Amino acid sequence: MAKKKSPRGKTKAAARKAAKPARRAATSKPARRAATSKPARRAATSKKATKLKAKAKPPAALKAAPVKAAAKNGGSPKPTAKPFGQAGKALDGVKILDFTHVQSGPTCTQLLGYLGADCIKVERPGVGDITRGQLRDVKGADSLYFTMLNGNKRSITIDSKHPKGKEILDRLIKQCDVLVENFAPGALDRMGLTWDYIHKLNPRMIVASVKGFGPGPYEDCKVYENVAQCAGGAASTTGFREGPPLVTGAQIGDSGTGLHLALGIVAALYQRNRTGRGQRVLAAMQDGVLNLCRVKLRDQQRLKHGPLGEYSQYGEGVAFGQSVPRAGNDSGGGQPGWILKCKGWESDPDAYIYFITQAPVWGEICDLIGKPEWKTHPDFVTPPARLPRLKQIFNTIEEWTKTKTKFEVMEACNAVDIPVGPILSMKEIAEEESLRKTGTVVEVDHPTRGPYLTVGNPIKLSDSITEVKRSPLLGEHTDQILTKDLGYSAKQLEEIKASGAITAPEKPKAAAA
Ligand code: CAO
Repeated sequence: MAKKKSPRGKTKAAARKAAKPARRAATSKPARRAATSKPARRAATSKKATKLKAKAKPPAALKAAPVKAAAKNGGSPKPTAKPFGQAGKALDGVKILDFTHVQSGPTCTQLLGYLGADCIKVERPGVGDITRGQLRDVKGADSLYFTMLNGNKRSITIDSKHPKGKEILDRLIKQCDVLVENFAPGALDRMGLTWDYIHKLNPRMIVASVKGFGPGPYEDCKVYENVAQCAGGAASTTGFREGPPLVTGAQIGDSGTGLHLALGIVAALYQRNRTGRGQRVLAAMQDGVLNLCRVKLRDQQRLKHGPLGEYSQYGEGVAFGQSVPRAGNDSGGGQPGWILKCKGWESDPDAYIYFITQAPVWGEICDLIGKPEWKTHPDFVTPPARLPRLKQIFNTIEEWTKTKTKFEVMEACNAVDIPVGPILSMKEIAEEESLRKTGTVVEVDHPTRGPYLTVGNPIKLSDSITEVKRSPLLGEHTDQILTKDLGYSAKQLEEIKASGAITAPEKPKAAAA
């Protein structure tokens, strides 16, 4: 049988042979040049590298999904013939050295894991990520705090300050594509893992960090979620005017910054395809929160030009101060909205709906709430005319919503295209079938705690289907990573174990009676 020819005339086998591993990852000419540069060639041909290769699996970075190098399409491979969803994962072949803990960093690496990256979570022997034991609901089992932020990862315990531990980390650094960390400022350097050190060891390594603040007066501060919410402008603009600043339940400081970092990492991986080198990625929590509060900085500047008409305090005749005020449940956008009571509100704390008086459907709103005269009345007919009367308008709409459940309001409004949102409790969300069907809420099994719910990948890719896997037990993959990934022999593994680099220090035994 005749061998199948590739589009460039070569046989498939010949094309495969020609495609050098480093070139596979590259997508453009300069990237190919960088990947086959002197240092890259030296690394690939050195005796040490050959020895390591013989013992261990090839570095994941070099294992990227096969790319049939093609000059056409700007160096992109020929579109695969595989059905969508069966051509691997978006980040297949990307190996992450995951030094994260608590929430912000783990959010980032879990997401990268959902997208197909191989995340190796490094934890302190005997202790692990502090969240394993925080907010524990099942005695002796990893907490939901930990399990819901560390799916799709492998766990290795390493004392990063132990000489042997450092040697293991060096090997990991040489093999991984990205190091992600969210230690307190300076902690990584104190481990000896400075940018210069890492970059010298592996010039392709991307070093990604979450810190509380960027460079400046607060750069050395430790930061938790609510500190970031306050410093990033969220708290001063959340809550009711007459009350104190308020933090929100959405973890915009931690999880929000983790998402920002993940985007930075993916962009750095993309740039590395061209440049062949890694870079540092920093996502400061204050910056991340401010980015999400961008509309409030917008309003701060608008204040110079007069009162903010869509804030209900305008209609109430309350003067504006120097800064953007807390706006309660005002929509914050160009379409006024408010939270309104629904049937059952007296006993159900979540019997409410968010109602938006979108201008294009004003007529439909008037008909629905039994105020058809407002469609033509000069006080209500235009959006600017309505602004000073928002309170009266929402009180009137509420008289109608109070006669219906939040789901009945939603049904009636959706039928005529009025945007509304039921206030869903966490119980309702956990039980919502459509979220289960889309994989946004997933149940996974766990060997010590049993099944638990987690949030799957909120970002859906049609050709990279997320498979949510349970979080690892502490050190579950230590032996596997040391032998299979790093190529240590069984004898060396025993030596490492005896050295104390991967095991918890022995507790002093009670004196014999
Ligand atoms: N082996 C040996 N030592 C280890 C280790 C390992 N595998 N893993 C961590 N450590 C050590 C660190 O080296 C550090 O030691 P030194 O300070 O003595 O050098 C120590 O553990 C503690 O690290 P830390 O200071 O990061 O942890 P913390 O609990 O004191 O602070 C936090 C936690 C979150 C406030 C801090 O890490 C921080 O500000 N991070 C940046 C911002 C951030 O991500 N905040 C979000 C938190 S999520 O809600």
